Amino acid sequence: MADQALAALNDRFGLAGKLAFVAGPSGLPHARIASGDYGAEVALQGAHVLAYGRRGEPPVLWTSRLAVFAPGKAVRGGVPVCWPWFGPHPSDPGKPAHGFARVSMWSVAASADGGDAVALTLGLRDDGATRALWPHPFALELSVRVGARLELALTATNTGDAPVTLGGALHSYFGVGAVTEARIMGLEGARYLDQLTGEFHAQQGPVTVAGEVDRIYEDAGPACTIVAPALGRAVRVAKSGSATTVVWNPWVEKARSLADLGDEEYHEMLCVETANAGADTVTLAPGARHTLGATIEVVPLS
Ligand code: TA6
Repeated sequence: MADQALAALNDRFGLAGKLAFVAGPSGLPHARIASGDYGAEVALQGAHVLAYGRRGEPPVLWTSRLAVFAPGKAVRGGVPVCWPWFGPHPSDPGKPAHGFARVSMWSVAASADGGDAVALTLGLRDDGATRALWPHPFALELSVRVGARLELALTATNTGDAPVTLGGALHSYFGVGAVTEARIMGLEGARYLDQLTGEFHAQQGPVTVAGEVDRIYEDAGPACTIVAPALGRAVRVAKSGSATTVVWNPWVEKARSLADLGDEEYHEMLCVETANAGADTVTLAPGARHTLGATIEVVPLS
């Protein structure tokens, strides 16, 4: 983004010492947020929260050291915004996986200093490019609130005159240090679709990882906790507007197949995604809206 465009964003939405717009890798505009001891970085492309954490502590969100920052390319890590579908397009494999929101350039709608948190709101509306992929008018907004918690709210409004059905996810990548030592509490007993086999199972005990995991948990409760002993901490993910939680670790073979994920990086990350995935779709009447929310907070190891 040209310097004058960044200057205009800073003039209108910048918050001295708390929110600045800068040129990220390959010149794409990023918002850099500082809120007390906490910080975050958000790419305007995809409204993509790339980083969140507390000064002096291991980052809460994980991003690959091989992540590619380029126009139209989703970044491997942080919180990709998957919308208006989750996973491969339901009928057209030629359309981008996880929808187009994460590779579209969003605009800045608002910023605010809330004292104990800094808020940034980004917006995306339909245009020729989106309608070519998904022939519906819409307004999409991501609210990002950075403080002792990271609060994300993705609000979709049907601005058309016909109902639309959509899916999506806040596809969060968490740093866990050593994934084989990590576990997810709060999904015990939930039914899940194993995307690797197409079979349904019931979760027995905490979720642990000793191979590729790609699961859509249904009727999962309002929160789960990622326990990461290697980092001496746990992260609580509370959610709203979502009946499914997706858990993914690529493990060895899938990691090797992804150019933007290091062969050994699967050890240090785990995706716990706040989703409307699989059978959990949302149908919006004309004028209706839906908010998919996630609140991410570091909590002590219990
Ligand atoms: O979150 C699970 C998943 O759907 C996996 O199947 C895997 O494809 C992952 O998302 C990453 O997708 P991406 O398109 O970002 O490479």
